[in-house]
Amino acid sequence: MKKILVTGALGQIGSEIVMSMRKTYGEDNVIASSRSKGKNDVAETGIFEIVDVTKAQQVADAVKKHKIDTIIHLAAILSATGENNPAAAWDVNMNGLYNVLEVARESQCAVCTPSSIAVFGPSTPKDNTPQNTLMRPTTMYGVTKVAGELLCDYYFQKYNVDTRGMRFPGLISNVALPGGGTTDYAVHIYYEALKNKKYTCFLEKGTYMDMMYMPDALDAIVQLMEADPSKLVDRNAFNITAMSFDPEEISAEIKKHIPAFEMDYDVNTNIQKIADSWPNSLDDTEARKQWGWNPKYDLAAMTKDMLDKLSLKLN
Ligand code: NAD
Ligand code: AKB
Repeated sequence: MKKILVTGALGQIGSEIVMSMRKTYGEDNVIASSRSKGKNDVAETGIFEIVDVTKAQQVADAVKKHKIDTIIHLAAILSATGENNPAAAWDVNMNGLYNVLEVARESQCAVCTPSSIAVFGPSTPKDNTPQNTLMRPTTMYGVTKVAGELLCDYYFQKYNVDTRGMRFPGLISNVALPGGGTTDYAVHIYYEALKNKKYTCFLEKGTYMDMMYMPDALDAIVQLMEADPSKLVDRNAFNITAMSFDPEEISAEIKKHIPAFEMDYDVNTNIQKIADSWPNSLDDTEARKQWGWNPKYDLAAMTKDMLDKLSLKLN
């Protein structure tokens, strides 16, 4: 990776990966982009372009202008937002990806597109979910993510575009808020614990999902994109995980640091239905074998770091 374009760069992942990659690859070698320019360090401290991924010409112009060799494609509509507006989820997630892949084919760029645990559905085995298994998702987000994995495979097989991607679980972070997903409760809970010592959870107790702390997610993107291609049997559909917990377990971990913290429940049945259709825990053996995936943070280490960082931010 020498000249990198990040789409959807003002979101939860983009807000952190752009700053981190600028340190590694050089300030002028990481171009942030989104469909509009928001107030954000990413847009204000380095090169920024307006790129709406549903507009192929805007993607092509940015790639040409900056002689891009790698696209980190993060522009997307996530699960909960996608269920409220399935047409927008289809448009951004499918047409946006198609535009990025076409430009990558023409300009010979590598492409990283994160997939998600949302590719799985109610008929998928729920525990230690294998990488290759039944995938019949019941959300529009999940449908676009499965189709996206296949489309990326297709561009590699047919056109030799260097496409790579991992199935992220819920990501927990303290820089940008999450963008409308089913796993967002596991971020909000830390903010509310510090602000109000109280959180009302929109998922039921016993709802287990895979999760990961953002520093591990950033490492995953760089590690996979820098991996030796000859070792990659799979390319666009790597299961990766760092931990699996339910609301009770994250709440108990927070209570160790904030004894007065209390959580109650007001379940959102629409979001609960999505969570119930996803695995309890993934098997990420192939990522470990093929490119050395090895997360650093478990629930205890993440909770300590989240509370330390957020205390500084919120004070
Ligand atoms: P996010 O919602 O925080 O950010 C996505 C960004 O894309 C937003 O800033 C949004 O404004 C932008 N965007 C939307 N439509 C656009 C368009 N037409 N053109 C350009 N930009 C547009 O999402 P994220 O959490 O940063 O996720 C990035 C990628 O990682 C997505 O593909 C997502 O599916 C995947 N992922 C994320 C998680 C997670 O927990 N955050 C988990 C699994 C997979
Ligand atoms: C969401 O909940 O939609 C995302 C994801 C797991 O893809 N966090």
